[in-house]
Amino acid sequence: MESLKQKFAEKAIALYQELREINKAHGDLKVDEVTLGQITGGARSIKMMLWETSQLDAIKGIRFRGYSIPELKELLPSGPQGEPKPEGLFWLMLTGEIPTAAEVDGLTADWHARAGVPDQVFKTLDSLPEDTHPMTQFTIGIMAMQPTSIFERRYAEGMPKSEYWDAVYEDSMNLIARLPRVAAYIYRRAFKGGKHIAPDTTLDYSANYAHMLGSDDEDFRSLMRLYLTIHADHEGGNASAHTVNLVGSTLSDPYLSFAAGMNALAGPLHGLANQEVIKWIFEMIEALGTDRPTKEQIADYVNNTLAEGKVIPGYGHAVLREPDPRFTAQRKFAEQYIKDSNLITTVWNIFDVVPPILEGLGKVKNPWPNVDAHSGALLVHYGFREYSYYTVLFGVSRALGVLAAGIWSRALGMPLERPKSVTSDWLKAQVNK
Ligand code: AMX
Repeated sequence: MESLKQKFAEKAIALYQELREINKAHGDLKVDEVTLGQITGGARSIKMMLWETSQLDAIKGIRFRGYSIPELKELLPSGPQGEPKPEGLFWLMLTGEIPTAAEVDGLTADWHARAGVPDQVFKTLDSLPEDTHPMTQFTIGIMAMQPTSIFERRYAEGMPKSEYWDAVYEDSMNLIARLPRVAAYIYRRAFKGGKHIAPDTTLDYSANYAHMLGSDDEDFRSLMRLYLTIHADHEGGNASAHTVNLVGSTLSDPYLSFAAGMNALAGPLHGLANQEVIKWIFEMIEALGTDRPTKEQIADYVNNTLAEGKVIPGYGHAVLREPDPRFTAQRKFAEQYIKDSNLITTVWNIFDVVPPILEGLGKVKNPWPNVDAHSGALLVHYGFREYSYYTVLFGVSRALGVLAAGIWSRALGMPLERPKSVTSDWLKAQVNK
């Protein structure tokens, strides 16, 4: 059986050649224009980055190598209850091909073999105050693994540019393999009195992570397979992915670039929204004094939140203009696996109530739920109520997409990223021309 690395190398060499020729013949072809409003508006929609692993459509949502989430659920090798294994998605993102079950099992075994975490990492985490936010612990844990970077060592030894991708591949595979252990360590340290659970190498990536967190429930394993698959990648322009790409383009190794991206994911407008959603719902339940608020009560609470000048977490998106298919996939999971949960019913009632209210504000471009509107309620259902941890779960998943994309970037010889900035004087001069 051809290894993932061999398969990737064949695809990457072919695409590298093809892109060189396209660039030579059509490098001056205009593919976009930039408006003043985009410069002052967060660079929305400006096409400026190559990202092989996935592409986002405003209406249809995310496509991983052309496949939608329902298609992935159908096609990727799955766990016993039919949820796709994220190992398969990683294979797909690197090769463009749906792997066989044997190939996915081989990747699971490879990651188990690479999963040893240096003791120093645990010592570093243990030196932090226990109430340090889990995302801060996560980036520190990733940074504590950096001294093991193969890319850094080989670069210092004079590795030629043609080998960069190989070293980045090795670092990325090691990092992905180790992340669940580090992430579970943070959870057990922060919330379970430091009673850690050893990995079980008979399990797949998701089930083993669930196991180390403290659950061997078959339904929760399935949720983790789905969760780690759907959060993996959302094209290159989102804040965490773009950060990893930017930092990686300086030839900082995957530990450095991934940690940088996780600091972006930790912001409340991005990945931290998954914590903010459930916090907001818990506060609403507390304020209203009921576990199952009516739609009218929810509408009042939403209006109060807006009146206080805050956003409704889990709603809106910089690119999407329809309900996020990642929200829909989680809703379908809940419909299949969970019967009559007040919290999940509340999430669905919020979905009925919020969009018309946001639309009524007349400024929100997308009133629909994003991925974060649903995930917390599922986690609470399976006993994981410690919402300050939720973004770490997101981060473990996001590693798959951004690190796969990083391997592609080095294989395609992508240069240092360096877009242009301008001053307000320059902008005014354009207006007054
Ligand atoms: N609640 C209240 N107001 C909102 C809103 C929401 N959920 N979403 C957008 N708006 C407001 C904006 O704050 C902005 O107001 P302003 O002009 O007074 O500053 C206005 O509507 C226009 O914003 P936009 O163009 O529709 O959105 P954007 O591209 O600037 O921002 C996002 C996108 C996600 C940051 C925004 O929708 C938001 O803050 N949502 C809540 C936080 C959230 O769920 N983030 C997670 C996103 C998914 C992810 O990365 N994990």
